[in-house]
Amino acid sequence: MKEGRDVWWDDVMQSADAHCPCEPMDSEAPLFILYTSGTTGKPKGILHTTAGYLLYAGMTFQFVFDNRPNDVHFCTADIGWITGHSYVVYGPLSVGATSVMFEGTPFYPDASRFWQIVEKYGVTTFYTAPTAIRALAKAGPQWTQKNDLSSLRLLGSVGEPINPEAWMWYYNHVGQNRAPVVDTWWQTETGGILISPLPGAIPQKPGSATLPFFGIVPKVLRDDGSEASVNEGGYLTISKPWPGMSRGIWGDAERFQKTYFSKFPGVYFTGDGARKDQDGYFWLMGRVDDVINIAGHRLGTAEIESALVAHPAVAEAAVVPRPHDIKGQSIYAFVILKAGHTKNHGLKDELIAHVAKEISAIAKPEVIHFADDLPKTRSGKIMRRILKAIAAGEKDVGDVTTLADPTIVKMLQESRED
Ligand code: 7RM
Repeated sequence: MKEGRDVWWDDVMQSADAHCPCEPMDSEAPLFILYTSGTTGKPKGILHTTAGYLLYAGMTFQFVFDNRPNDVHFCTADIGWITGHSYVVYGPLSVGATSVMFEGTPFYPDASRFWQIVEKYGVTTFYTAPTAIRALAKAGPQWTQKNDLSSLRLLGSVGEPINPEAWMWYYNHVGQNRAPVVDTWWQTETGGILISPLPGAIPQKPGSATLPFFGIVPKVLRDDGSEASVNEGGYLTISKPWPGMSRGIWGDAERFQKTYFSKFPGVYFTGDGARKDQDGYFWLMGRVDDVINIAGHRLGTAEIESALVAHPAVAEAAVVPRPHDIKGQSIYAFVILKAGHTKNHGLKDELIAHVAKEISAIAKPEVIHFADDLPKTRSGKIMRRILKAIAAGEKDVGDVTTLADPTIVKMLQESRED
């Protein structure tokens, strides 16, 4: 308690007015700074401003979740993640919607926790991450059958590519084949959703975030800045500004310019790889820094992981490159099995053959490491930088402070395969 700086709550409340008027702000006044999870390098303080961010969060919420007067929206994100900022707090509240806030894990007291909340509050629109969907799928569909989920009319996914298996599980068991799934692609830097279906209006394709939101102009570019052709993977960029875009990296204007606006001058570079199909639908392929290069063939982590998870024994997978004398890089795959499957050599061979069949022989993992868990941030993102260090046999895997559970690292180092 420091005189002049600190005051007692009870004292100030004595004289406080019951009415608190809104403070008018300049439209470009800073609203908040959110540090990105720092999966690579030093964290960046992403700055958002008052009017543009608020407008964009509110508007995308309204249209992507098709918000109606009696809706009850439940976004399971931690509010410390941009998803919680935009779709638990600012978006829903700015349009007067009802928003359920939850702090805890989907597995306590048991794996029906989300569905208990859905039943209790009559949740109509539900928004979560593929990592949670896969973990819930691993626990089994019986956990979705204990509660009344008939209020649900729309499901959303965010945070990473949702593989078609997880998409179907979500659609069948949570949405009961009735609720559309909106796979929403966006970033801390974008403030709100940029690529997503509009429910009921855009035909769905499991695994694709589909089409851009109003006013958003995404393009898939080649290294030389030319536009990639149909189904050719490239760099995802946005070529026109939008209201919710970040106004800078706090205290480092130069880094902002360098990170997002220098690879392709004049356009925003997302750092993600993507391809656009014959219908103009976008398929996200993971971060471009994570692309694996095998004898000159560039493979996205998302496609290999999706192929592994398509195998009936696999609950979750993460692939990273490992230095290889001849090919430059080879694939090291961390695989979590579903309950009832045993870790053995036969299954390893089967998984390797499965990837070869689904993608090509080039994409075959050299190593399959059966793991019990993966290093993830609190928002559920796999920290491939750490997995890469583990795969390479490094003792020091770097900064682990943003991990939800740092003990996983040692466990994986001890069970490493050579
Ligand atoms: C909202 C959020 C951003 C990164 C982004 C992508 C990945 C997010 C999707 C996705 C494929 C999606 N903000 N990402 N959503 N990839 N499909 N629907 O996650 O700043 O924390 O992360 O997340 O790589 O660049 S974030």
